[in-house]
Amino acid sequence: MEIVKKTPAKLGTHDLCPGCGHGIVIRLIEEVIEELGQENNQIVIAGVGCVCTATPAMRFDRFQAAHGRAAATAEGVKRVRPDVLVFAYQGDGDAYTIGIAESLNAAYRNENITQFVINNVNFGMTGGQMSWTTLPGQKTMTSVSGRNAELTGLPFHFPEMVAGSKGFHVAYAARGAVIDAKTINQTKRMIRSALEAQLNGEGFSVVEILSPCPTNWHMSPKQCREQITGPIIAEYPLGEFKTRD
Ligand SMILES: Cc1ncc(C[n+]2csc(CCOP(=O)(O)OP(=O)(O)O)c2C)c(N)n1
Ligand code: SF4
Repeated sequence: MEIVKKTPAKLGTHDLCPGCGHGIVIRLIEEVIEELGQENNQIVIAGVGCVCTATPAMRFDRFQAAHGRAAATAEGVKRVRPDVLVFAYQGDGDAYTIGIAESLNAAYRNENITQFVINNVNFGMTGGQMSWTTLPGQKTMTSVSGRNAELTGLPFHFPEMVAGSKGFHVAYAARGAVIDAKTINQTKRMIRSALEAQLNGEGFSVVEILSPCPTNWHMSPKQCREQITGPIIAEYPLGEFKTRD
């Protein structure tokens, strides 16, 4: 078998697919960090997933965590450098399906870090396998006839869970999307609130962002937008579930 070696993206470029939402989210985080005057005082803890193909384009200091472990890694960095703005950037597969223990522990202890979770309802980088957020009936590489919720569980709602469950006292939890000007602006405000919460020492903040994955959904960017505004938002409503006190 021929092994094809892919050349890594050059500094300042990325390998994201056309129409992918990751690039918009990264841009929003960069804008907010600049507006908060923190561009020389931040570090991203990158999860494993398509974010890795975008890291050469990121204007952040960065640390690559092991798969699913970004929240725990962010806690460690924040504890030794409490003066630095520390945020985990992960996909839903990384933060939930694989890394839920770390994500829940960070939220449960109200660690003073921020978590951004790009929810594209599948494992994007590895070819579109089912994740905890995959919709019932959704066809993926590992649910070829559609997700069977009885067998594999129902869609998972992390921001609602940490905002509303007894025993959790997080600072901020919200869900946004990046599908049009309105949702992009709303998501930017959420990103700002989350990072401001950390700067004020208020504790754990999380923003989950619904994001298109045209390649693995086998849809055009326009169809992806309709998929998010329709069935995905019906399952995952946008909004703030825990606002800052
Ligand atoms: C321990 C381990 N298990 C599995 C993998 C393979 N793997 C790499 S990226 C990835 C999917 C990541 O999906 P997600 O976190 O949803 O991010 P996306 O690519 O969709 O942005 C998987 C399963 C790995 N690198 N390490
Ligand atoms: S596979 Fe999906 S999430 Fe990954 S870069 Fe392509 S469109 Fe984006």
